[in-house]
Amino acid sequence: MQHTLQREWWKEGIVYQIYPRSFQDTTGNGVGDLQGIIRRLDYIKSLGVDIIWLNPVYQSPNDDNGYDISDYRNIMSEFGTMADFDELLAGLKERDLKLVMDLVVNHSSDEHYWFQESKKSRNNPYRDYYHWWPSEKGTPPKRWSFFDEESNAWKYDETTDSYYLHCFSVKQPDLKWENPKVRKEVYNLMEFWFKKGVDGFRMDVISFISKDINYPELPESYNGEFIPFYSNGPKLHEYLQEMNREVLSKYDIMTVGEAPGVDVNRALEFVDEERKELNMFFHFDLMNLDRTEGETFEMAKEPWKLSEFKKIHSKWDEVFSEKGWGSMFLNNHDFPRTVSRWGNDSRTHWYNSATMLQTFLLSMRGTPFFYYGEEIGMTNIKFEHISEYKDINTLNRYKLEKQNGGDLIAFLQNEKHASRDNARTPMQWDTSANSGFTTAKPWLKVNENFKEGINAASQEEDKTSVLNFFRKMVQIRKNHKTLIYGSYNLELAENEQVYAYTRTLNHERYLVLLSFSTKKTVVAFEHLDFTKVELIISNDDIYKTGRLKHFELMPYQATIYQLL
Ligand code: TEU
Repeated sequence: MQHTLQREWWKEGIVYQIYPRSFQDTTGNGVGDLQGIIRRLDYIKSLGVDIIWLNPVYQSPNDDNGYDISDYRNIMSEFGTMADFDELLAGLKERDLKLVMDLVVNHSSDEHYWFQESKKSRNNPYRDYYHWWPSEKGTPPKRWSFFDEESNAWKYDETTDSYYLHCFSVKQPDLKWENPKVRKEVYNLMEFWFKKGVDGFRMDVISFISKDINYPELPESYNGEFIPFYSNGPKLHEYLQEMNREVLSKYDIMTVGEAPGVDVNRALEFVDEERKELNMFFHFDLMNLDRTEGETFEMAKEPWKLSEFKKIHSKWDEVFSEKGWGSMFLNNHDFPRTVSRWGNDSRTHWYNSATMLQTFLLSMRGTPFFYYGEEIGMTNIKFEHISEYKDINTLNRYKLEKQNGGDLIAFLQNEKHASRDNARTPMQWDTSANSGFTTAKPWLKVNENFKEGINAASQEEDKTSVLNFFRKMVQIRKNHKTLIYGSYNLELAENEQVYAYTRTLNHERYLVLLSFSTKKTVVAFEHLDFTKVELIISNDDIYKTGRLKHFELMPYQATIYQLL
């Protein structure tokens, strides 16, 4: 297929996500801060990435680490001041790096002025900024909440004898987008940040903003598939188009929505250029591959299958082959570490699998999103005790399990692979105390494996490190536009050891081979037409099979060949 897609900076850029709380502490309080990011700007630039996405840095009581915002126009005290933010933005611009902020407007903090007013009386001017259910109507229809100790999204509030809706914690009341004043407030705060010069937004649970405000009773057959009752409400696209018209269209920025519950069939409704909504969104198909869907995050008993992994990526690539654009990610602040989940973090296979997964993200169509530490192959921490966890999701589910007399050992076993804290341990910088993250007690434990080579400083010196492989592969993507825009074609769909695909643009064609196996394997491509191959990159030695179209791969080996 010929190149039909429009070139854009946010399609060619590589994103690096920073969880500020865990990146670099400079004040000695055990919590990362904006000055810490400033200190590490040259390192970030050296990776070759182009766009930085910061998890929320706004004023927040931190019930959910910044996803509960009490002031959208100020910086969280623990992270610094607006002056620090301005300095950070200037430092990024100087280095030609773009900045994407987190936009969390499905809900605010209960400590936000709007909510403080809203709860005062039923006729307060801010009353209709949130979803209230007066108690004379009876108990509101069941809605499930992510972080509620009782799994109940309605919280009774005595002052006005009413319930308010909170899809996340009790301290994260849902904003009522049906109220035009709320929408105007949101557009204004977006303008505030765009005028400062930020380059876009990652939009938290954007598919939840429109709700059926009749709150219908859940059907009797309901068994935890809560997403349809929260996401894709009737006015979602009306609001996104309005937001685009009122704000987004005025700036050269990028948008990526977080969209739980959105499947391939609805994908283009968000990103078809003609609809003027968003540039990209994150789907959850991959994140749901190895866990039970629905109300809890339980890892599946059966191991996931590579053929399913391929199917997910192939169908999503196809959706955006002519319109819209995809996003690619293997982990973030809500999901366990890439190498532990999709690769193999044992000593033997850690290096190859970490670099193989980097090769994957950087050779697929769709903008790649890397999460801090992924460039050095950081792994899950797998805490033993509940006292080590800080995440509200793990803590509240533990309480619930305890109340219900559940199996707490099994619960903790699951969290070793599932908890969000696996992805939130501090960045591993060097071999000094706390891996150079802080001089104090870190807010969350540092993974001890910083002493075994998983730290940036040691890898900096080693030419063959995961870090230096990452840098090399980043440059390969940049220098081969075919890897960005070329069409994708899956090979050997049923093979459970190797993920193989070609990327083609005009007359240029590449073959990507990724082993997901702990054993040596051989794959053959007799049906492909080529007379010569040229090696572009490999994370391991190449073994010649003696036959042009047969390739032998070492465990977790990744290679890219140009086909000639
Ligand atoms: O996450 C939304 C969210 O809950 C999903 O990632 C969820 O894990 C998935 O849909 C389950 O299927 C966002 C933020 O990324 C997260 O950190 C916040 O806690 C949450 O919103 C609330 O703001």
